[in-house]
Amino acid sequence: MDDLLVVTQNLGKIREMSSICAPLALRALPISILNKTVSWQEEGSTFRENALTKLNAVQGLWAGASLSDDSGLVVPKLGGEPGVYSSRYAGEGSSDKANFEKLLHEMRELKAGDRDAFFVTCLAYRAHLDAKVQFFYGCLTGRIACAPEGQGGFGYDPIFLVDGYQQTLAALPESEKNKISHRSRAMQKLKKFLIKNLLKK
Ligand code: ITT
Repeated sequence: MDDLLVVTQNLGKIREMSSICAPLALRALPISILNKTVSWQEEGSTFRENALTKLNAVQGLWAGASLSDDSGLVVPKLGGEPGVYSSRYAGEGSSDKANFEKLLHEMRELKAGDRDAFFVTCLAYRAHLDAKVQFFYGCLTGRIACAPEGQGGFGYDPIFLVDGYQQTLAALPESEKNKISHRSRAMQKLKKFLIKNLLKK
């Protein structure tokens, strides 16, 4: 198994990454193994910029492979909100519940046909200190429910109804979410890249 430092403060992401990584022969390591305070400011206007900012936060602290994830929920009828502001939609430091309740409130007048939404993940991956950063995207389409449902997952999962399912992401077993999620789709692209590069060696 190869070690992969996953640059995130979000325990939900780390949990998902660990189980997505295992079948890819990667061991996801949390940043706590660095025994240093790692922080960053997410000031970018795109998922890609923010993913790169996070990855750069561990430069000089870790020589091996590292991965960051910037993700969020996009609602086209709200002009793309919450987008890159997903984690702080209800204000800096806001809870997942406060964020999704704000979104439900903003969408209270929108009818079923106007409630489309999608999750996006942008992964930034660096194989080692001098390697070029590679980006991988994943997307999951669905719509926003009118009320929360389910106890699993994190973030906006309780209000996100996945296309082709009658349940929210929070009501699906975590193993099912990890098969179809934006994060898992982006990770499959990373896997293809890793295999291609192994074959070149
Ligand atoms: P790090 O920056 O430390 O990785 P974060 O939670 O701040 O953690 P982001 O800046 O990428 O991460 O914001 C992502 C937000 O988007 C996250 O807090 C959730 O609100 C939402 N989100 C992303 N992926 C999600 C998922 O799979 N399910 C539900 N909500 C998700």
